[in-house]
Parts: sequence; structure tokens; C-alpha cells
Amino acid sequence: MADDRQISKSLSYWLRHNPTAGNLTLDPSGWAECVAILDALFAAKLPHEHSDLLRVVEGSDKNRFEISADGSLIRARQGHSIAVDLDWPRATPPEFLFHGTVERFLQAILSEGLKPMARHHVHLSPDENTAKIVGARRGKPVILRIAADALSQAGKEFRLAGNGVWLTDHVPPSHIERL
Ligand code: HQG
Repeated sequence: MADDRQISKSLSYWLRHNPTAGNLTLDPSGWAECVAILDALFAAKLPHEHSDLLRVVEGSDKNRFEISADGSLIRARQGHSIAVDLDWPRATPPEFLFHGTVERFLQAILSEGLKPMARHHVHLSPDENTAKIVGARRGKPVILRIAADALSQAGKEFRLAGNGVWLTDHVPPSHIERL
């Protein structure tokens, strides 16, 4: 439904980048009150029942949002450009993780490594197919294979977000291979 897509886009914008635009306050871990979100949806002339919010959160293809156990709070699982402490657990990655990008970024990536750019972390996918979908947002996808286990053993910190996306601060060129 077109409205659901617009609700999802608005949630992404408010919860990752600009809470003020929705008149919202986020706590240090990025949570906003569901009630405040319903008000923001109302102000944006979008469907604003609690059920509308739940439907969009549950229908998100990438599990972008998380509702607190008591149902009163909502946050984006990752992708922020504003400062939030996401407190995802440190985890030991599998041997390889994947990153989907496009040809025009390759030269920079292979010389300076993968950088978070506008986000807080480099986002890595658990499988090639997911990486392909991520890369395809920008054009013909190029898949990079990351030697994640080797990096982890060398002390690099990896965190696993609730939706299966792996987060880290930087991937050096030495551990990137183009597939
Ligand atoms: C590239 C979406 C030049 C990087 C997706 C990427 C994902 C460099 C772009 C999630 C570089 C950043 C994240 C360097 C990295 N020089 N370019 N040194 N290092 N890049 O969107 O990984 O729909 O911030 O390859 O599905 O594409 O938002 O990161 O192309 O899960 O929920 O710089 O966002 O999910 O782009 O995507 P992004 P991403 P959502």
C-alpha cells in the first residue's frame, strides 16, 4: 500500500536522521515513544493508528524497526546518521561476510577500505544474495567478500543487529576481495 511505504520512509527519516522533523525526542539508544510517532504521522497526514504502525514495522522487508518488549517504544535497528548507542551485542562473524556496492566506488574502496560514509557503521550482509540486493540500489551490483573471521581474530569488533545485518567501523583493503 502506498501509505505504508510513505509511513516506512517517514519512520526511517525521523528515527535515523532527523527526529526534530517529526517533533520527536530519541533516548540515547535511539528509542522514540510510539505515541509521539502516532502524532508525527497525524501531522504528516498519514494513517496514524497504532495498528498502522505495527503493520508497517512487521511488514518491513528488511526488519528496519524494532518495537520495545512492552510495545511503547520504537527505534530503527541501524542506518543512523545521528548519534545513537545501539547496544547490539558483539558477535563472532562467520568466515566471510559480503558487501554489495557499485563499480564507481570500487577504486576508492580497494585503496582506503570500506568506510561508514554517512552512517555510523559499515553494513555487511551474511550472504551474497542480500549483498547483491543492497548493491543493486545504486546500479549494477558488485559483490565484495570480506574475510570477517580473520579480521575478528585480529581484534576487529563486529556487532550483529537484530535483523541479521553485521556492523563494523571499517574494513581494510587487505581483507576485501572482489567476487
Ligand atoms: C560505499 C540499506 C567510496 C558503499 C541497505 C556504499 C543496507 C565507499 C556507499 C544498508 C567507501 C554507502 C546500508 C569508500 C564504502 N569510498 N565509497 N571508501 N566505503 N563506500 O547506503 O552498505 O534500506 O550508507 O559501498 O539495504 O549501501 O536503509 O551503505 O555503496 O542494509 O534499511 O558507500 O542500507 O538498508 O551507502 O547500505 P550506504 P550500504 P535500508
